[in-house]
Order: sequence, then structure tokens, then C-alpha cells
Amino acid sequence: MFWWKVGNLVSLTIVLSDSLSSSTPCSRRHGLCTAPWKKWGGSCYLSTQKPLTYDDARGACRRLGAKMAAPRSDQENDFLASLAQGSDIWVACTDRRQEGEWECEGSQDGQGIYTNWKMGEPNNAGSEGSEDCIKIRRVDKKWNDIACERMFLAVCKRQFVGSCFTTNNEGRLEVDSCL
Ligand code: MMA
Ligand code: CA
Repeated sequence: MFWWKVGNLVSLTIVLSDSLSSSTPCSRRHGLCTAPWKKWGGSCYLSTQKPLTYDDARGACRRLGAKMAAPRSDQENDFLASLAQGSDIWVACTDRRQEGEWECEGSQDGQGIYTNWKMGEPNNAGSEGSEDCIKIRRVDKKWNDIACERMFLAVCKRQFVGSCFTTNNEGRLEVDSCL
């Protein structure tokens, strides 16, 4: 009540500081990654050394105790691109089961998935049959559906090594975290 009478400048300041505090994550995961894994946003990431088919890349990540990464935000999409600089990268999603229904690593039925399609994609195009896998385009970090037999780098994503814990928005320990 009081603030509205003070003037526009003060109410603007309040709106800005509110949006800043609400954009910070409410919980944060803490833990360690062993080199050459890179830590980002509560997980560890590592790019494959060479281009592989979708299935081979997925297998390579599994053998490392990881999963092929499917970014869930613009920030994570950019981070994956930065790990495989100058190369196209697989996104761990396919529509093999049902054409047009994309299922991603770590996504659950009925929940929306993050996508970053290039305009006009996905188009299931190409002479190779169908395009049931996805790559991040080196040029603009946008997604294109592409044949799963093509070969690209992939980024593997895994849990922290050893113990891990999560703090809530007050910086206090959350029980049952990182399970
Ligand atoms: C074009 C475009 C894409 C398709 C690829 C296949 C270069 O981009 O039609 O949608 O996936 O060709 O190579
Ligand atoms: Ca395509």
C-alpha cells in the first residue's frame, strides 16, 4: 500500500528485484565430477571422442555409467554445443516408436519436453528413409530431425561421483536428495 504512493521508480525497483529472486533456482545440487567430466547444473558431462551412430553413441554413454544427454533448456542446449565445438551433436530423443511422437532420455509420458527445432523441422525428410533421431546443428544450435544411422558426436550426462546432496531455497539440506 505504502509503496504505491511513493512513485513509479520505487515500484519499478520492487518489480525488478522480485523477478530476479524468482528466477533463481529453488534448489541446488552439490557434488563432484572427475576429470575429464565437466560439471554443469547438477550433473557431469562428457563428449564422445568421435562421431558415432545414434545407437552406438547411446551405448558408449551407457558403458560410462551415463546417459546420452537431451537438453532441457536453452542454457543446457548451449552448454552441450560448447562441449562439442564445431560439430553437430545428437540429442537423446527419437520418434522411432511412433512417428511424430518424440520421446527423450529422462522424459516421462505426458510431460512436455524442451525442443529447439529449426524453422521447418522436424520434417522427416531425406532419401535415407525416415528421420527418427535429432541433432543439434553446429551452425545455429537449432535442432533437425535426421537419420539415426548418420554419425555425430554425443554428450553423455551422469550423476555426480560419490555422495551428492541438494539444498533448498533457504540453503538448507533437503532429505532424500540425489537419489
Ligand atoms: C536438409 C533438410 C533437413 C534434412 C537434411 C537431411 C540439410 O538439411 O531437409 O530437414 O534432415 O537435409 O540431410
Ligand atoms: Ca529433418
